[in-house]
Amino acid sequence: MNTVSKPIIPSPAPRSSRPEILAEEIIERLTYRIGKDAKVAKPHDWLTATILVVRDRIIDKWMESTRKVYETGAKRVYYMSLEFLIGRLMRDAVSNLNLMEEVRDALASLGVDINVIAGLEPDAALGNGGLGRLAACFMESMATVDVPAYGYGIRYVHGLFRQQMADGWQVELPENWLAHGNPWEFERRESAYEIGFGGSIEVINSHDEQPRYVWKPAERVIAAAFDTPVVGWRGKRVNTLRLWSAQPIDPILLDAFNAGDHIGALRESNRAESLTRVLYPADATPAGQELRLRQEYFFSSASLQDILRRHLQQYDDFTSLPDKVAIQLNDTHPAVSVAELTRLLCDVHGMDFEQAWDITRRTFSYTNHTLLPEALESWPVPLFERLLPRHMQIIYAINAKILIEARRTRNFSDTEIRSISLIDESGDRRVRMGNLAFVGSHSINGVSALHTDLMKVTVFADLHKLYPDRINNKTNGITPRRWLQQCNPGLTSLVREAIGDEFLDDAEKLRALDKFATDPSFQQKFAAVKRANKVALSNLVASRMGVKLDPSAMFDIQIKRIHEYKRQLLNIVEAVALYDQIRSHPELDWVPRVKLFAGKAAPSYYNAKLIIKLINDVARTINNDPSVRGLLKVVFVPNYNVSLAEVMVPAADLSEQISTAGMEASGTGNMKFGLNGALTIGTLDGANVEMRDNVGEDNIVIFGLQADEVAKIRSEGHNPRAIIEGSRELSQALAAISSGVFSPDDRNRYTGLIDGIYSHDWFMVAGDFDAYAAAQREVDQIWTNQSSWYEKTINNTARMGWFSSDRTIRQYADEIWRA
Ligand code: B1N
Repeated sequence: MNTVSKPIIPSPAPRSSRPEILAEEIIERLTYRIGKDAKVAKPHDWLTATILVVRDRIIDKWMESTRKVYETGAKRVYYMSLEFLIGRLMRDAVSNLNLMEEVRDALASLGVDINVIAGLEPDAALGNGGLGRLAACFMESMATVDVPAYGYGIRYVHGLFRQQMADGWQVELPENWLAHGNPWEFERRESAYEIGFGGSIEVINSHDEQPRYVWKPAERVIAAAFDTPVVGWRGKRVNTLRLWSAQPIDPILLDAFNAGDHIGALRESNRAESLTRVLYPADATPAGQELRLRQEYFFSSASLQDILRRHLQQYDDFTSLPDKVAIQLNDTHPAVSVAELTRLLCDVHGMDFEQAWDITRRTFSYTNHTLLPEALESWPVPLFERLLPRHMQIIYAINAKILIEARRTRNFSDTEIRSISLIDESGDRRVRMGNLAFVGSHSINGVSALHTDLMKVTVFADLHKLYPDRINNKTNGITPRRWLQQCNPGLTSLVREAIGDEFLDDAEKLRALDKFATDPSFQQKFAAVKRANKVALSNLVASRMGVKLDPSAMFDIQIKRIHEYKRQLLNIVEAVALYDQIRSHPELDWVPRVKLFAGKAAPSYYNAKLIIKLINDVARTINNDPSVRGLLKVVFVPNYNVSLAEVMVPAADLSEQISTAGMEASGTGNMKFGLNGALTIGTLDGANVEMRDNVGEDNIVIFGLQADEVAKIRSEGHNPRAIIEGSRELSQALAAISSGVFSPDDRNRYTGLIDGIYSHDWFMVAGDFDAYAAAQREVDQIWTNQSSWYEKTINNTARMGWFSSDRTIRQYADEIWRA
């Protein structure tokens, strides 16, 4: 007998993290991986070399985490999202590995400042706003609370556009985060899948009881995997973010090339690669072009093929899929997965439809992030049918099943049937992705208590009636590592001195700070940290924009996507009214304020872009008016992104969370500010409601119409003109804007925008103005008593721990994934 025994391959010895060793390795990477002599290395080379060294410390843990799941047979969670707004990774990784001092010292010994190179890392913006950032916070928390998880998304070559200002208008420039390569990612050539589009369906054994359907796509591309490790707090677990890149099957058509058609030879290749070239810059705004549906299907199919391959390899059959796999759909962007999984199980793996459908439903769960009707995805049936003919058949089959059940066993009326149907028949026929995700999932969750309640009585009222146990709430959260420890080291040290280290592992332990809220010496230290953060922001604003800010003024900040429902317009109109007041009453004790704004507008969203221009026009006028005596400044900081948020959030005194009630599903910026010791001025919308419950109503300034009142006013008829005429401040401010006081170069620039407030005021800018202005004066009052101000803001830091995404993820794991 000739037995070949497998050699035992030893694992490499764990890496030492002493600064001398780190420094040696950095030089080694610089020399042999980057090919640079330390004497001529550029800051970017140092950054790459450092990342490569840090990455090695992650890899050991990464392999260990993967191995453990195979050994224990633990359930895997897959978070499918078209967006991951991860930002910079180096500081996050180093800090979570607890290596900050070592890496800093190693670099210092080489004459390199860690802060300088950290600032060169591109801000990975593979997302638009809150939804994408939530996915990134969840990835970090899943690693932290030890959930074996994969994130699946798209490796866009160009993330969210860079925003530049040209004469106060937003201009979009391409973003190029991969320009210097990406040392964090690993290309997995072995994990590549074919993805089809179009074509026809062949029926095999059409006379059988169970005919087989084989989709013959007309077009095919390859999905190639790129993996990025995601390190949890204290390096406990390392999970994988797997992003797909589209590649052609034939990189070049040689026949065409040889025949002299050099461009045509690359046509297919270009077409394939264009699929994953850019992120759609739409946030809660419609993005409905064919390329978007292609992106959605491309990444859904690649991810599901990958999941099924991994499952089959370990468990041999698919009946155990729902016990070993939980797939969370981040909004409806991956909802076509419901049809794709059913298709793969039936057509590729030979399962019958009923069983495939049962497994599908038990495997998926769906998170809804918006109720805005214009943001609810639907696709024209002809487009869907042309691109995904087999999926269209499956959707009709699912629809028939559901509608028959509703009609026969539940006696649903015609109206109810119309509303639960997967096909919207009201205009041109469209596939409703929300309904598809709903019926294909065993759990459907909203992202705040209010939002979840509203889901049950608005978009999903009838589906909720059919499946009353499926809708549940999972209030959003944020990772306290990035949004406290890393972005606010000053506050983190202060808190540690006061209450010890426990809060680092359990954010709810911040509660122990409560008793320091009224302690004058703690208040002073808290104020000093805030001031230092404001100085840092002032320096950034001075160097980027040449505007000088006074750090002793109140920093009043609204940063988020520009959207009418978020009401940056309400904020700037109030600033105009305040400007009038300051000039008419110079004798009063005005609280000095700096109003800071930042955020991007969807390129096709005209009013949002106009609001940016208005803020800049108002800023120019106020900031140059000597009669304001520096009591009010307005600044729009360009190119808002994760890195800018990390500087602005810790520097805020006042956080603006002023959406029209019922319209912001949750918000997560609200949580970041509260945690970093800002006072919130806000409506009872989204997670603001739960923030009030947690911090107590004395520690937050709530104003304005509530969601049910907004709904009532809208249905019974709103008379904004009467409201405006009844408010002197408001009518003067609107008249000034509308008549061109801030736009002397184009006096009619804002006439249409302001007319919208007069004629319908859909977003209740007029409806809420007086309440908002009064709330702002209440904020001024609190500010004049600094001890009371810091008592409230310390209470905010102390009581925001519940909004840690660790809590959110534990709830998903316990109540939805059962992982
Ligand atoms: O998701 C966040 C919430 O905190 C916000 O309130 C909510 O507005 C945001 C289409 C969206 N909802 N819908 C989107 C993003 C991109 C896109 O193409 C819709 N984003 C939200 C996290 O729950």
